[in-house]
Amino acid sequence: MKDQFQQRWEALVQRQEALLAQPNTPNAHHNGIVQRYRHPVITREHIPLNWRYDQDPQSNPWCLERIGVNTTMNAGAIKWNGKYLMMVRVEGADRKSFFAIAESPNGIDQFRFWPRPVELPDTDPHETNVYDIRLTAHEDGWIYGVFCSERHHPDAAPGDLSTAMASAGIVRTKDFLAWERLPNLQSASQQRNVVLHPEFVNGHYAFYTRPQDDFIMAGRGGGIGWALVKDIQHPVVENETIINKRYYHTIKELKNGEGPHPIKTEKGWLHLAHGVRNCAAGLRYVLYLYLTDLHAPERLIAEPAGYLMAPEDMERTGDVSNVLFSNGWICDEDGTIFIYYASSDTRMHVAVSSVGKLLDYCLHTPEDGLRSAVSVQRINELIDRNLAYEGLSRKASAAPKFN
Ligand code: M1P
Repeated sequence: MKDQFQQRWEALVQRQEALLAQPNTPNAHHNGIVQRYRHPVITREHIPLNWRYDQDPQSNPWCLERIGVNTTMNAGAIKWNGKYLMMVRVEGADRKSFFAIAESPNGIDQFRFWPRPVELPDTDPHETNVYDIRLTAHEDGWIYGVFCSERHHPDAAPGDLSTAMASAGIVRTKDFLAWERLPNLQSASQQRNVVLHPEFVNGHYAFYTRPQDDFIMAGRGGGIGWALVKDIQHPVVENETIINKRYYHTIKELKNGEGPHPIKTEKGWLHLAHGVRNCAAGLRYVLYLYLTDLHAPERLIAEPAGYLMAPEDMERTGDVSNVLFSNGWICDEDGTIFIYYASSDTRMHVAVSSVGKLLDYCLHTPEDGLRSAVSVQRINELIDRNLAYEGLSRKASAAPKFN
């Protein structure tokens, strides 16, 4: 007869293997723009058992979990050697986040973690927490990871153990195994959601930034910023301009932030970002798109009103409810786009679209008129066009046909 440890261990392994092998299927209903998939692609149940359990029945006779994982979320993403990689933010039961790479052969299911979590060079004893990495294969030949590096605020009053400070940490690699740590991006304000543009701009490295008054509030930081940096080994933000602003009574009224680095298309750079507003239930995070000029990535050329994706169904609840957040997407050679997004700071999902569809959405969805009256006007314009089209097509079908 099997002992207690053996029975429990076998059940755990069986359950996890069933989860990892579970095929993902597209949801039946969608709006034509993005196709969500039924199952989350990464959850804490995907974390390898040998990261959590002591497998020795002598030291762990009851087969208890030793190191708990709270959530798996906000993953950077990249296609690497033909595989779809997510560099996942894993948050332990101890509230510390770290990165771990999961790989899939097709981008929609069968994600499995590499054998060990990522060990970033540990260069600063004050750095307490790291999260939300954005991956950029830069034209200089390196793959960069830009992430939030968080610490207890050095000026926090005695006894204040909550005030934190965020800055942008930078690492680079060529193989996702050996990582070189560069100095943090120097900036006058705190920074989160900093992203490296994949190409040089006027011979400089270009960063999307998110200046913020303090750890939580963007405040006077008016939106998503843009800064050119001469030397990536000594990265300093000297001039920062706001390229995607926040507006009153919009989905990004309170704050916004660049998602992954933008995708280059023939019509411009396609950007995915998150917008935040406040409501009685707390902060609500949604995803939106905007398009910038191909030759001047800092110049906005189109931005559809409202959100592309907002929390739905099971996505609405979790560790921090009512949140969709994305810092990873992959564009395949055929134009298919895999959007990896986290729901409620808890789990990762995939939604699939294409360059063609997202450009069409960006270029043909009315921009935000910022007032109810304009929203009604936009709907009436669409109805008028549709009625005219129906009339025309009725006439066309009523016309006598020859031959
Ligand atoms: O909890 C929602 C998100 O809150 C922060 O987002 P922002 O940088 O826009 O304030 C981040 O902590 C992010 O990780 C988190 O998902």
